[in-house]
Amino acid sequence: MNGPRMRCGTLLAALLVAALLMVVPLLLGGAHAAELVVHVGDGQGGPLAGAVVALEPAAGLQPAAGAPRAVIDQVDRQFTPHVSVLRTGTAVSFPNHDNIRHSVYSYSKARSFTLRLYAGQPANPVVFDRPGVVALGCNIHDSMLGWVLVVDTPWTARSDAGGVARLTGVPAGRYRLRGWAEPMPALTDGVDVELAGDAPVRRDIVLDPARWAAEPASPSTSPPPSPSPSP
Ligand SMILES: [Cu+2]
Repeated sequence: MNGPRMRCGTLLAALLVAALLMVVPLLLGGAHAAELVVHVGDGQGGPLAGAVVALEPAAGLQPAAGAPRAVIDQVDRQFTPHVSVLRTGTAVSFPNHDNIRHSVYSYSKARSFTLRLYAGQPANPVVFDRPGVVALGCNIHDSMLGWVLVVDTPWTARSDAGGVARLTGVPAGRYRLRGWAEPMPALTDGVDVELAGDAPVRRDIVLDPARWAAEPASPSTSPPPSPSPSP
């Protein structure tokens, strides 16, 4: 009695397995991970180390899942890390591990805030809810300077001593490649990049941060002097 039904079930299972065997490679192929190798130049013909490159999907991205959190420490009167690259919406706590008090602030457009003079852990984290470049300072110690890059992508990298930044495991697709180096007040507008998988794609960009040295985004920058009254 059960014979034909079992054979039928076995046949169905075999067909299912065969279908899966055909479909799975297609799925994997569609999600092929690509590699982008970015060579960052300094505008003087040399490589630029410590630059940040960010690869934003052309179609945009959903906000990061969950509530991303990060820590920017203060140790030996320095922000640690000196440069943080975070997803939009990240809540950052600013613990102070020095035995002196700090007052962390920013006047940057993407996020302006002040944490009044404190020791230890401030009560609330600061949420960076808009993409952009945020320069951090301390009201007490002028030499303290830190940077927060708020970006709409998980694909970011820093350039090494040779100016090379590698972005690996990126799904094939169209992207905008943007760059930043201290003390630029914003990321570059960027260039279009198409990744199809297989061989790594190389792109060269030039950042020339020296151009920005004259007008730093430092929060300690005083407003320009008001024009002198006409005689
Ligand atoms: Cu301080």
